[in-house]
Amino acid sequence: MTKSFTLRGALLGSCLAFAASSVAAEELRGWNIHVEDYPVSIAMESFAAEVAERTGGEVTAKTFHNGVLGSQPDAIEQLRLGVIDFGEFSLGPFGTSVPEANVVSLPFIFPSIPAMYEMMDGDVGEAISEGMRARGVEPLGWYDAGARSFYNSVRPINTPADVTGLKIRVMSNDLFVQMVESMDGNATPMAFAEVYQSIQTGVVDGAENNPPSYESTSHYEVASFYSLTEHLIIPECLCMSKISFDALTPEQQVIVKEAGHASAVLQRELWQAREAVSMEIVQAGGTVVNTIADKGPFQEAMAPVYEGFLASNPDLADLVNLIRAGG
Ligand code: BDP
Repeated sequence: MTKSFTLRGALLGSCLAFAASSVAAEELRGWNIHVEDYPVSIAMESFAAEVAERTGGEVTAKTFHNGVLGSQPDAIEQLRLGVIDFGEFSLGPFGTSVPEANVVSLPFIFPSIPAMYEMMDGDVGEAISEGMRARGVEPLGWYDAGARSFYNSVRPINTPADVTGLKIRVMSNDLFVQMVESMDGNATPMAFAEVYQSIQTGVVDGAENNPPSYESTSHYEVASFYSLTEHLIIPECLCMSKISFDALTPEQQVIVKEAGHASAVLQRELWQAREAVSMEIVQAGGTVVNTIADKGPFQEAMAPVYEGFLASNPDLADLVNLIRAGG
């Protein structure tokens, strides 16, 4: 009696130990929209390698590239629910669920990319992180996504009036719809994966993105006017589901955070190099690039976007002002 009880206890104990170790050794699933040689993708692989090495294999992470785990808005919801454990997201689509994150989607809010880095690594980044945590997301590192510019198959854009009547694909967020409409263009929110075909078949005339995305998606093949409006500098986030993060031990959490930070340092370096390469590739492929002599009229055209945003988010005025004052 005593013996079988002990045996059962031992068996139960080893089952529990097995269950615990299999939970601890479970592989984290990561979402990524980009192709495998993209700076984001390389940095995510480096994050996974560092986490596996420093936890002695207790925490491993697998990144699913090319958006195979679904569109970005869906993936953000799945991240918040803990269905996806980590991922690399633009704060553009994040703004619809985290109001603080939406501030960086205001056109021309950051004066430059170095200023964006500095602010995201300081109080502005911390305010956005708090908003994300409150909605189930733990930021691990801020990645660079350069500046987004308009491209289309019809004409170069030099003034806001050149946008009039153009059908432009935007990321899923009302702010981007208002941005295009404030120049009398027609905005169409659409998944990233659908843009190439939509331009090719004339569903839209163009879109807007940074040079590496314009190049890696081959959008330049179907929209050969790339106009350097640089209207959006939207940082990106390597982040983890708070549910998955909270399931880690405190030591593992420290490792994950440090690895996230290190991957962001790497990504920012890779980004600079890729931007230059992408510009060469698209121009060799026939893209006509034009700079904008005066961005003032574009900035002025964005006044209604700011007014609408501040009217619906009065509590975010301080954060907007903090960024405009340089952080
Ligand atoms: C790229 C971002 C990616 C977005 C994409 C888009 O890195 O997260 O999904 O733009 O326009 O620059 O949808």
